[in-house]
Amino acid sequence: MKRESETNPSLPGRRAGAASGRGIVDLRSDTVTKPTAEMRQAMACAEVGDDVYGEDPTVNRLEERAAALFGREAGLFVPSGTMGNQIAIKVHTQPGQEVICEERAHIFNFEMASTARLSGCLVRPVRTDDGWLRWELLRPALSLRNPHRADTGLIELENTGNLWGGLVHPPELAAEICRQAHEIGLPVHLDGARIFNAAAVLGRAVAELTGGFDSVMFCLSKGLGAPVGSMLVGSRAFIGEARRVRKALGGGMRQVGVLAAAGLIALEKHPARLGDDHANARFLAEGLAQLPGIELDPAKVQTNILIANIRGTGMDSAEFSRKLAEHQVRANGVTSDTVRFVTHLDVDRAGCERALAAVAAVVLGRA
Ligand code: TLP
Repeated sequence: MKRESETNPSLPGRRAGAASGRGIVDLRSDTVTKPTAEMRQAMACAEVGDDVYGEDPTVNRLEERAAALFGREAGLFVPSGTMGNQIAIKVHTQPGQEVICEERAHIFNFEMASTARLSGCLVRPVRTDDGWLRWELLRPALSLRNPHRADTGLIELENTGNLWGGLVHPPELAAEICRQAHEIGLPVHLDGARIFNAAAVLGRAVAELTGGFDSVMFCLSKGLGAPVGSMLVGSRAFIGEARRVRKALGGGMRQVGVLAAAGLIALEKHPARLGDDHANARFLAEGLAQLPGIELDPAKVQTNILIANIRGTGMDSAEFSRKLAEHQVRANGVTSDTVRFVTHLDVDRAGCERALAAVAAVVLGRA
């Protein structure tokens, strides 16, 4: 009989990731990765303490390391990217204000209206043609001391842009937005769930790309491959308040060094391998673009996310995903016409080849 470590790639005794030879190729998201053997080892041995008292040495190390990497005074470990963004919004705003973001932003589309629920603020989305929010586009949406309108309390940017297919936001546009916003006393928060992917493409340090923002959230549990967790970084005062809001939301996590240990490995080791995910996504895009009924421009695939229009196949995205799943390949619809594929630590080139063969079988009617 096989030992479990021989069949489960994430257990010690087996190489991490790349479970592509057989089994399911899961391209639904980079959130699906399993902890590597090295992470599990570190988790098992992690030194822990009660983090609500600030006594978990592994969490403290992770928070200090994150702050240092982003050139900030302090960091905070949070359970999810959503909680990180929503804590930041709560700290920066007052009830009755508006938060401005791009129309496809995660905070607007996928955070369960939490900005309204938790901060009592309205999200005001701004439409762009290309996913690149610019100061000129933002400025008309701002409201400051208008007798008929709620005040703007915060501007929020996302990099990379998830629903824009992992689009990198140019650093000079972000820097200009931060500079102009600060001149009129407005804070700017970055949803940098995948900021390390942007940094890998641009060949620049995350501190350099995010220096102008008042606060940054980034995820350990996406491209970096940790099982759970995100980080907030900012000034000591911001993080002090964020820690209180996290507790108020029920996010005080006690002996959570077991998770921070995996996060530290994600942070130290995995930014360097994100180029592999980007190359795999481009490979997938080039193959998909040649299939009948599938539309996408491979040249626009910059990072680990691609969104293909499948309208020409005669299927909607629900049917497309269902048929793909019959071939052991998973990808989710974004709209009824579009499907998202995301590469990550647990999918290698062979997995992408299998995914392409499966899509070919589905669109050529060999399902
Ligand atoms: N994104 C998830 C889904 O919620 C769509 C995914 O599969 O991509 N910001 C951005 C830009 C994100 O893409 C996500 C997650 C979050 C924040 C929230 O992170 P979690 O899932 O940890 O709350």
